[in-house]
Amino acid sequence: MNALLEELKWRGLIYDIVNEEELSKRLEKPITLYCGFDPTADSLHIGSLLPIVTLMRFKKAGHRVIALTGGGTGLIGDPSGKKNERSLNPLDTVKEWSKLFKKQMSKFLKFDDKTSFSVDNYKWLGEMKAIELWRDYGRHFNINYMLAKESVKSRLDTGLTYLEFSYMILQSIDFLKLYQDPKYRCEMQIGGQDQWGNITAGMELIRKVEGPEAEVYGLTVPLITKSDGTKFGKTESGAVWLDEEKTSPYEMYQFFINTADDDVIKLLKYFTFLSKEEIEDLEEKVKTEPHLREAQKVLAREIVLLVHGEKGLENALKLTDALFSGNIKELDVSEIKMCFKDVPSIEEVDPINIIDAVVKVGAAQSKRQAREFITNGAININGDIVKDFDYTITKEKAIGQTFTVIRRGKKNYYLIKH
Ligand code: 629
Repeated sequence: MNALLEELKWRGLIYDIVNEEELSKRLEKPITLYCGFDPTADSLHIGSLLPIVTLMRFKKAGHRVIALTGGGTGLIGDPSGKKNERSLNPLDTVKEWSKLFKKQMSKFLKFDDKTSFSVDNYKWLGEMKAIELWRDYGRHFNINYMLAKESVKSRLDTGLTYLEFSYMILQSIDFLKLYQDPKYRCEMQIGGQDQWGNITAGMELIRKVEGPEAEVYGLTVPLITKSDGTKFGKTESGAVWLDEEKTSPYEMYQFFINTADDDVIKLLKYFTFLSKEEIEDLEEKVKTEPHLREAQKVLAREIVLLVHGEKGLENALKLTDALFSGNIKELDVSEIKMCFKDVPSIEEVDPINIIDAVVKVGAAQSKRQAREFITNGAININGDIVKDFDYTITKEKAIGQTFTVIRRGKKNYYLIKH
């Protein structure tokens, strides 16, 4: 079997594949493949990273990759994998988001217009005439065929508009256009598990237009699942975004550090470029010394490095270390804000006594309990243990005159904003 295909298999990255044997032969020579991303938000998220990293693997193996931003399809909304109709975003917003997507993806794929390309389907879909859509393309789509697709079938009862129903035709046109364009000669499309229907519809269209001998390929990567059944990619504060303004390197690091032992090897295979030997070594460590969480540390480090670079990783490690050791004095206001985004917090304008503050912020249930904690040395204010019942928390003493960090015990943090 082709070495790349073999590796993808070992990594568990192949959920569905068309014509594996043919593809294996075809991959012995450079092929052009693409994956599409609809700008439905102002940033890509961790779910988009798997197909991106997969494109990177193809690129590394000597193939040519295209990342398509759906400036056109993003105006319609793909029903695949969605239970409900999506809200329609204004044209200007989608255009703006398309730009942001392209910028984010260029970090990973370094578009050089030789081995790596960025395209936007608004270029051809945006100017397409309705009559052309129906006469040139619509005529190749059999309604029975469309109804049999999971993305359509699963929505017939709950409701599917004509707009969403027609989405697969648009994505199919993209594949055809990229196949026909001599600049690309794109023969393959990849995507997540939910994209299978759209990918195969595109292959079908190419064969109808170009003739049955046209060889095209499709591959989907699995939807990332967690061993505990909860949804992958969500934290208390929402999705894990690739934009550092929306999810800081520190938060992303924390997200992956908290991966369960049962999931960590799978994620290392999916997202990192570590070798089989390195990953098997970590797999052994999960079994023999799980408490060291070596595999989680490597996973978090590799992904933060990939997404945020050296600087981001450095910052994430610094904050993680500060929080672990309780050494928060080295942190500045913006770092405090980042670290304690999700901890219980209150706002205080006036000076407040330590006992009152400990109760108000939720670190103790009563004043009596607060006094107990303080006496035992369990209460730490801005990095120092405070045992004085009369201690007053003020804006002046706050970090950057903005935040007072209260810690109870080893790792319960609370925040006062002044
Ligand atoms: C035009 C648009 C194309 C090819 C693809 C597309 C986008 C596709 C889609 N993809 C999801 C998205 O954009 O909706 N119709 O949010 C998302 N994708 C990455 C993976 C996915 C998929 O960007 O394929 O499975 C998530 O992991 O849901 O010509």
